[in-house]
Formats: sequence, structure tokens, C-alpha cells
Amino acid sequence: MQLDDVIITRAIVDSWSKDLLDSLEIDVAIVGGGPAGLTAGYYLSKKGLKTVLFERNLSIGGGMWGGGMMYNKCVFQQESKPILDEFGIRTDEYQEGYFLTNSLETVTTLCSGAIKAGLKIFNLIGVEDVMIRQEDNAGRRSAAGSSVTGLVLNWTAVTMAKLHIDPLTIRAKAIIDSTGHAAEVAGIIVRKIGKKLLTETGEMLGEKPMWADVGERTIVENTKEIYPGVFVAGMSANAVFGGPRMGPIFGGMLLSGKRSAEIIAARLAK
Ligand code: 48F
Repeated sequence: MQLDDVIITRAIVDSWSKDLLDSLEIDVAIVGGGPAGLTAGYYLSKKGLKTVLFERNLSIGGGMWGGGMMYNKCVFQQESKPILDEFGIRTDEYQEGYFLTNSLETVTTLCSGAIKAGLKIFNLIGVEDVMIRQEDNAGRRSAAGSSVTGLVLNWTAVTMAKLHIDPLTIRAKAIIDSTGHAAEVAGIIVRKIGKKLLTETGEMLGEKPMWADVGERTIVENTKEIYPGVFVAGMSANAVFGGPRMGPIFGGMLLSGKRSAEIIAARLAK
């Protein structure tokens, strides 16, 4: 068979454009494709919710590839082992309760599992702003008076090149900020409309110094709504609610991602 270069191009442009058109009005939009965002995307997609993840980098996986200080191993605790098993990520018990994985296998298997469960992922696209409206996408007026109803997107290449090009928008019933330490969506909300987060002060409380034991516990407790329509998962949860960082132990990221999916699924079922 003779290959036609233009058909190759048409296949890519046609298919990708359909994917984007199909993602303009969705159930859940996830910002950031680290371990927390990928796990959330997997469980939400498995529940049948139309879920799309936007990742600004070329590669998915966030801070997992490099394990701890470029040693490409990740540590997981007992509580997160069932999630690793569900994805089929192999573990090696180093000492009772400490499970090691190969970070490359972990990232690629999480990503593959999430996509096969139905998650759509757009890489190379960053979230630079949010849409806030008086009513949520179900037409409900929230107690706080307004909700985040969508995301404002732009190409990473545009942002990096500092080109003056306007973004595009998508609408979602719920949004997950799984942008890691930076908690970027939370930051945008505070920057744009002031101290309105559902924290003690309305601001981001900021992550505390390294403490794996406490950080891994609080990250699940801190996985919750931070503003009507917006939920945090992964390191963002501790950054917003003032929990400690935890370094190269990643079980809390998976548990937090799963927890965010459960909370959002219950909310959208109402
Ligand atoms: O940082 P990241 O891996 O977040 P996580 O899932 O996991 C945290 C751990 O990797 C590690 C840790 C464990 O102790 O603390 O840091 O909470 O992944 C966050 C992803 O979000 C992307 C970013 O490129 C990364 O891949 N991201 C950040 N801001 C944006 C974004 C944005 N505005 N738009 C799109 N993607």
C-alpha cells in the first residue's frame, strides 16, 4: 500500500479535533496529570463520568518519574497497596508496610490504566484561568453565591513563548486541582476574587515542612471542596489546607485521587 502523507495529517487533525469538541462540556475536568490526577481520572471514568485531564507538560506523571532525588523508585504504604494491585503495578515489600515500585512502571501503568478506563488526556495544554458564575452547571445557586463552572486553557507553547494569544474555555460540573505543590487553580481563585477558599482564612494555608507520616494522613483528610465546584487532590490538598509535604512516598497521592473521585461522584449523583 502506498502511504499518503496528507491522509496521515488528516487522521491526526480530524481525530484530535473531535476529541476536543467532545470535551467542551463534561462532568469532571482534572488539572494536572501527576499520580493524584491520574488516579482520580481512573476512578471517575470507571464510574461512567465524562472526565478529561489537562496537563501542561509533554509527559504525564508529574513528580513521579524521578522517584526520590532521581533514584527512580517510589515508596508506598500498606493502605495504598490495593490501588497498586488494581492497576497491576508490581510491588516489592522492602520492610513490613513499605512497598517499593519502579517509578517508570508506576507512571506508565497509571496512565495506561486511566486512559483504558475512559479518561481523556490532553497534554501540552495548561489551565491559566477559571470561569466563575452565579449558578453552577446544574443551574443551582450555591451558598457561597458563585461556583467555578469551567476552565480557561492555552497551549503550553504559547505561554512559554509569551505570545499574546487568547485562550479557549471548557465547561465542567466539577473541577479537580491536582497541580501538586503549586495548587494552581486555588491560587488563581485567590488571585482573581480574593480570600474565598473554604479554608480557615480563605487563603491558601501553604504546605508545611516534610513529615511523611502526618502528610500522608492529612492529604486524604484535606481532599475536599475548596470553592464551590472545585476540589483538591494530591499535594494540592496539603498546600491549600496547610499539611506537611512528604517526599517520595506516593500512597497518599493515589488515596487522595481515589477519595476525590468518590466525593465528586457522590456530589454529581445528587
Ligand atoms: O506534582 P504532581 O506529581 O502532583 P501530585 O499528583 O503528586 C505529588 C508528587 O508527585 C510529589 C509529592 C509526593 O511527596 O509531593 O510532588 O499531587 O503533578 C502535578 C501535575 O500538574 C501539572 C504539572 O505539570 C504536573 O504534571 N500542572 C501544574 N499546573 C498546571 C498543570 C496547570 N496550570 N495546567 C495544567 N497542568
